Amino acid sequence: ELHYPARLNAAAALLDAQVAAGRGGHPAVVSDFETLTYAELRGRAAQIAAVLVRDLGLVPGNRVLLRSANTAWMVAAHFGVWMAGGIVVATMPLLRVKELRQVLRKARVSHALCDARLAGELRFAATDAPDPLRLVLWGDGELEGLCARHAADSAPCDTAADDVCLIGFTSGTTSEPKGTMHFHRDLLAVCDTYARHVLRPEPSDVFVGSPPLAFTFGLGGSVLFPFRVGATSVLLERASPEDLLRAIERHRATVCFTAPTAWREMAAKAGGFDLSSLRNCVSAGEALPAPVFEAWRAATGLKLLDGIGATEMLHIFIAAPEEAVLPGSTGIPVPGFRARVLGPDGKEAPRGTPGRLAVQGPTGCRYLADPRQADYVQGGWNITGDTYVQDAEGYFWYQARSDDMIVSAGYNIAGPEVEAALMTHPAVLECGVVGAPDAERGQIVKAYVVPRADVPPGAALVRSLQDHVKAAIAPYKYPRAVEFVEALPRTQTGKLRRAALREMAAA
Ligand code: 3SK
Repeated sequence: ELHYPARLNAAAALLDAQVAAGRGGHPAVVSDFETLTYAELRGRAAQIAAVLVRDLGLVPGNRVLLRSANTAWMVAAHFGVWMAGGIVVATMPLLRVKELRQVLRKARVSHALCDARLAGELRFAATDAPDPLRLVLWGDGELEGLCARHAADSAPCDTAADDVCLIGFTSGTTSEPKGTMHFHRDLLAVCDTYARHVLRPEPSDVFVGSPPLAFTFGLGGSVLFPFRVGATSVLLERASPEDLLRAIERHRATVCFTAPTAWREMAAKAGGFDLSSLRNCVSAGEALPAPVFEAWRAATGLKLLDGIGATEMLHIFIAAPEEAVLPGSTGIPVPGFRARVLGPDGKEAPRGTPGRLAVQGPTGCRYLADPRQADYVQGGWNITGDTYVQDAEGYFWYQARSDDMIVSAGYNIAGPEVEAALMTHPAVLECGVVGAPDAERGQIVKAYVVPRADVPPGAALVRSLQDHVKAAIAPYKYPRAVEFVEALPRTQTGKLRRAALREMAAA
């Protein structure tokens, strides 16, 4: 059980606590352009809060859109909003006018702080927003000038532990993005569950990762987890797999978090870098294929720590600490969370049978004005939309997104399992597997494959891929249809868009 005081401000709990503990001079954020100590970051956040409240008329509960790559100003802006009692609505730099417009409308945003390099589309999106937008830019001197007029030592707003402080938007691949609301106490809860029990960070740790802060995977790894213990966060504006490897070597990073696709590329290039500082390698955002786990272990001797999280739950709720990792399994419920697999009748399914994952814990789904709340939260359980098997020892094994289960001639087939089998074929660079409508079998397994550049796609390769899958897993799961493509559709956070593949397969 986690207990937090009824009056709680996340900015105070994460920044003031470190300054009070004597770590004011310890680096909080390091980027290519600047390093800020905890005291400096706290000072900048206090000035941003003063600009919001005194110059821009923000009152507690107002929503503030933030738009930037992962920079020191972006981190300070989050804390400035929380110190002012506002609600952060973070957006990814890749969002365009259409998506920004949806966010402005849905979240009824009244204020925005934005990197000047990314202001154009936000200004355009704001022209027909329902509420007037008070927009201030940094990077061109505007916010910097306003901050300079304010003291750097004001106190954070006296918020309640369960005041909303963050609206995180889901990436919305086919439907309208959903806003998920999180409280001040939720920001601490993910630190005191997943980070404390799985990563076990210390002040000497150095975190680095690729996800944008607007994806809560990135907010946890680059801000909440390091700051809860007074560690250092390395911020990368561009975070290709090679940028990550370079940053680990240069900053002696100890914790790195990114998605499986990046780990796969990093494994191939790891030989050229000194990665001896690394101790925790977090893989999440998508299921971790076993070959990627093995490739990273072969390249570095380190285990990847798989985990499943959700924007709705704020962060990861099933994972395993290094010593308990079972390759291929996502892990066990993070202490503080409970998880079970539900059968078609809504009751707990027998161990070893696939069913819908249900989870409960200190965080949970609260959609902003969205009828889909009733689908996600049922009987006090969060139904994440993933199909899992729980084994006799209590470990959870990912099968597929519930929508991605393929039913072919009465067989249940998990697309990701077929993908994992295809990935072990030497000609496959990337692949995605979905169900294609079929008059005889209902659905057939269809694979979209990006072949390696030096392998000619054609009938011989199709046969070789099919035989390979038949030898690796139960033969009825082999892809009866294979199509070669140049690239796979992915979301802005790098997840495979199986819904787009399903549409292609149905066309
Ligand atoms: O698995 C995810 O997609 C996720 C979402 C939010 C936070 C963390 C993670 C890993």
